[in-house]
Amino acid sequence: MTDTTTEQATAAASGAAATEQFRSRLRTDAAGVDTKRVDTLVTELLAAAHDIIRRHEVTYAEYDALKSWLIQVGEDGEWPLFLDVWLEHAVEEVAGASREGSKGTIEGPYYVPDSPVLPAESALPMRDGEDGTALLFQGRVRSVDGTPLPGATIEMWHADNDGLYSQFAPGLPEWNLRGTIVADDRGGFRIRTVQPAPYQIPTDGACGKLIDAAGWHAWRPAHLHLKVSAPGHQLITTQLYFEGGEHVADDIATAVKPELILAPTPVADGDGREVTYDFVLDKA
Ligand code: MBD
Ligand code: FE
Repeated sequence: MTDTTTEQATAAASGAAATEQFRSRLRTDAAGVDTKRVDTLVTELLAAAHDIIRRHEVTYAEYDALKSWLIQVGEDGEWPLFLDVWLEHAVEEVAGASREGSKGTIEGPYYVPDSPVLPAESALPMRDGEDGTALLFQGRVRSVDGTPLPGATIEMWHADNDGLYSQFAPGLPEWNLRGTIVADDRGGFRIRTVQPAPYQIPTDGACGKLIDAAGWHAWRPAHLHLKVSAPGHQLITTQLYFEGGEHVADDIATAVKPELILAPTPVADGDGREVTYDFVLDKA
């Protein structure tokens, strides 16, 4: 991470922002989850934990380490980060299993709804001289039957060249590298942005402590986040990665799929790189 003259990004600050963001847009009321499902799922989850404790003869020292770590996850506001890095991929796999169109993957903790609405050919909001290789991301949105989807929207958000997300790290303009692009009358879009850097999850909080204690690494490959939707079609939440990029093969969040890897090429008569990617949406 480069140095900055502004406030440092901290686990507790980004955790608090992610917790707040999540609370403001729960997909469901937890009280509405069926009693039988809660009974089954929690009973099986606990039974799996009991089994692990017995098989590995977990000690009181280890139990206390777990207990104090769980308390710290809450204090640091890192439940969204922990859950989205280590559990969400399995939930997404189940949710996306019967979809025919483009692959989805996890949303992660840093989505913010209602980003600035932009025409089909646009640059994402960014600072003057925003750091990083220019990237032209273009394509079409169509239905599984091949029909173009005019007026589809492509919400895009990603980290900057330092791996920081606006609204979760200090010192960035509010909507930096976030926008909602409205496709043209043929479902087309041409979005100018900069290529994001690999993302290191905060190392100074509870999740960082776990990664250290387990001898893991803390990295996600560079990625673009997207939510693509159109009337009468299912919204897809996805991410796109870059061929040959660091950690494409060992994403800590287990969210890379082969279909989601882009191979941008140098722009023929200009700066930066360009890539075409089409989105295919299932009918609602
Ligand atoms: C991210 O940027 C991200 O996409 C996920 C899934 C987890 C942590 C940070
Ligand atoms: Fe991300």
